[in-house]
Amino acid sequence: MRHTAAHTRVVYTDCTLCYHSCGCKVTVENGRAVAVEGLESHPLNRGRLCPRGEAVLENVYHPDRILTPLKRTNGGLQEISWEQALDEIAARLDRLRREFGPEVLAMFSGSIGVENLEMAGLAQRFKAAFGSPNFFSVESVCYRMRIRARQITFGKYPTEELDSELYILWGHNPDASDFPLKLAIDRNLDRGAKLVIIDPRRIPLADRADLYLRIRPGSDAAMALAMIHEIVANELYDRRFVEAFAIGFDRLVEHVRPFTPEWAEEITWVPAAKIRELARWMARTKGASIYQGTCTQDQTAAGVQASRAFSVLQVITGNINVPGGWVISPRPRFGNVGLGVSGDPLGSDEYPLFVDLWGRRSPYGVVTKVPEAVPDRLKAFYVVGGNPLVSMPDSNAFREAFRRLDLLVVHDLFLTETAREAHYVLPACSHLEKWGVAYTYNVCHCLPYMMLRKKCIEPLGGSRSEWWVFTQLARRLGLEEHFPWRTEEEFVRFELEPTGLTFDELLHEKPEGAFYGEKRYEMPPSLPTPSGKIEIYSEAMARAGADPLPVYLEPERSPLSAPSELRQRYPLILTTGHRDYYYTHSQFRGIKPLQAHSPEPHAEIGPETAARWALRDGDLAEIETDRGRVRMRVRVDPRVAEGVVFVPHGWEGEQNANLLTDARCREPIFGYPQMKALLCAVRKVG
Ligand SMILES: Nc1nc2c(c(=O)[nH]1)N[C@H]1C(S)=C(S)[C@@H](COP(=O)(O)OP(=O)(O)OC[C@H]3O[C@@H](n4cnc5c(=O)[nH]c(N)nc54)[C@H](O)[C@@H]3O)O[C@H]1N2
Ligand SMILES: Nc1nc2c(c(=O)[nH]1)N[C@H]1C(S)=C(S)[C@@H](COP(=O)(O)OP(=O)(O)OC[C@H]3O[C@@H](n4cnc5c(=O)[nH]c(N)nc54)[C@H](O)[C@@H]3O)O[C@H]1N2
Ligand code: SF4
Ligand SMILES: [Mo]
Repeated sequence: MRHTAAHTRVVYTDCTLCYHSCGCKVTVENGRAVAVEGLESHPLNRGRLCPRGEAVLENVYHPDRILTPLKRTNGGLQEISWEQALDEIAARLDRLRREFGPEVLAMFSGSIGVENLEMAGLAQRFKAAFGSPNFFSVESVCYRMRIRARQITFGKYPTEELDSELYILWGHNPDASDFPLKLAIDRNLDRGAKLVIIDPRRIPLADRADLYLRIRPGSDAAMALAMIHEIVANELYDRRFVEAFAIGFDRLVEHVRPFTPEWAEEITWVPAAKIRELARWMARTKGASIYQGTCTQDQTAAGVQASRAFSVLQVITGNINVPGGWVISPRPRFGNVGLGVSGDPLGSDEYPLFVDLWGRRSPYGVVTKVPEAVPDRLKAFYVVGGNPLVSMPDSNAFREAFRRLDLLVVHDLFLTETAREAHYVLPACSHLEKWGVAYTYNVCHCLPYMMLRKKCIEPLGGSRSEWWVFTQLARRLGLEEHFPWRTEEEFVRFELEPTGLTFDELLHEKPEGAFYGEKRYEMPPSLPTPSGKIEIYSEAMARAGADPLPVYLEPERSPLSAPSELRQRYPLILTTGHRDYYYTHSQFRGIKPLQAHSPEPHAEIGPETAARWALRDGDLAEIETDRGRVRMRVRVDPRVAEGVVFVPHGWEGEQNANLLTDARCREPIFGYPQMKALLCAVRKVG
């Protein structure tokens, strides 16, 4: 912290407006944050902030922030005191616990939980202390699929480095979604790194790419298999690496024989020659890396298999633990906020591998199962830092389920669409108003970087942090022994304890943050898989009833697979949720400078598709699936693949993309929703 004028100080902290957690400097004058800039010394953003980060104070001081608890009554949402809100919520939870058992409580923590360790950790702790295994988060629609698929293969979770020799952006558009990677690509292209884009839209970076492949949504696993085929059939693989570190390669050789590039061309729309070219290129590059879209594969039918196929490609080309490839990096060990609980979360019977891998359990339930579980299995739903009514698939199913609940509590800064359905809304404070830990693991040479998130200003109005609310509720439910920390600072000290970096050190000596752990590229002698090796062939997959070697699975609803009646009714491919640079999911729609850049959503279609359906750029259109309809303007753009409709997510009301998606249309291994390749119809309105 640097003191300038008498009542002015500059606090080094992080931005949590998305999960990147860039470093920033907040100027505080007389207790009010007045300016924010990027922190030059932060290795991720190096002094820059994206437009959302620049607008953070407009969010923090936004006039629409909720500053008092609210209760739903016949006359709508009414302001009540914290005492009343906490007493009544605790009483209702207690009654449900006694009448039906504690597992009827479900917790939901949004994407802001990934970047807000305290929030997600405390939510998990609270439900476990209460006695429920049902914790849900965006992890069952986003990202955990890749972690699990890589753990299945490596026992560990190797990640892409920011600096690479060959960037293969596979369904990932850093211009919109990945500001730090965008900065890194700019730097590295200037020094000669190569770039490949695999995307059904010709994203801006494709103009600077060495190769652009326009793929059919949902068909990525087929292309990855054909690349493996090409590398294996032509003996282009890294024999030394494979022999030393992997098992199952011999079975892979047999397995991929039929998956020729010509076979894949039919499925993927990508010419066989281009698939060959990329495969060869990857095989001869050390420091090549597939940057898997952060949730793209996750939301396709073959997502787990595609993620496994990407792992296999990294392995057979010897691009594991080399600079620029995928690297197993050290992870900070935090104080264990989690708490054991008996019972399994919803979905673990149907999707066992999502919850349990070799006895290593993850705390997440399968969120697509929530609508059907209310009210028999779930009766109370507590949302902290999420907007599931807009962000989870099948908003109609979620809304109906929420209306069947005995209790819906939402802790948020704003009155979101989910909050408007709640029985109680609790005012949350922003990241500038509470203490926390920020860390990021894919910076320079895969070293994690850690920073203390500082409380820069006091909570606005009656807003309160997650630590405070859960502690208060725990007290009222006789669970105080599980929330022993007397202050939020004390809790963050506990989190930091095992890391070797203390609160005081990070506050006073290293306010800008510090690298954590040691850089090592050599392969460890043994990996924590049952065989101790990289498992190209996976017994764990076989035991869970899935193919032990990567396979392709056609999307459940596609022009090739769906019943003809459905295809006739919905002849176009629908992909949802490509990112908008100016918003994070459903957030920030009320911030004027951001609004000015992106005032409304657009469904993107190609010119031939537009002509065929008699649509012109700017026309208002209705997009329909068998689950529902949305209305938005179309943008006609030759950059997007013909026959595909791109609908952004995060917009509320009749523009909500998740009115189109289906909680029952799931990927078969982890139960993720298929949101990247569905079928739809488009027609002009008016
Ligand atoms: N500005 C902003 N940044 C964000 C977020 C945000 O809301 N706003 N959200 C954050 C979160 S939580 C996440 S998970 C990440 C998401 O990050 P990503 O999942 O990487 O999303 P995008 O960067 O939009 O890139 C997805 C690209 O995939 C393409 N695509 C669509 N379907 C397919 C397909 O089937 N196959 C292939 N190969 N490509 C396809 C789209 O055209 C799009 O260009 O972004 C994070 N960053
Ligand atoms: N169709 C479709 N749907 C998608 C996707 C897609 O690609 N297609 N992407 C999915 C993905 S990858 C993700 S990660 C999810 C995201 O899903 P969500 O996390 O549910 O979405 P957000 O709109 O970011 O909601 C975060 C909420 O947290 C609140 N908040 C912010 N900071 C704090 C805080 O400190 N404390 C508390 N208590 N609240 C806070 C914000 O005001 C906001 O309302 O959306 C998913 N939905
Ligand atoms: S990318 Fe933008 S919103 Fe995300 S942490 Fe960095 S500055 Fe904040
Ligand atoms: Mo996400």
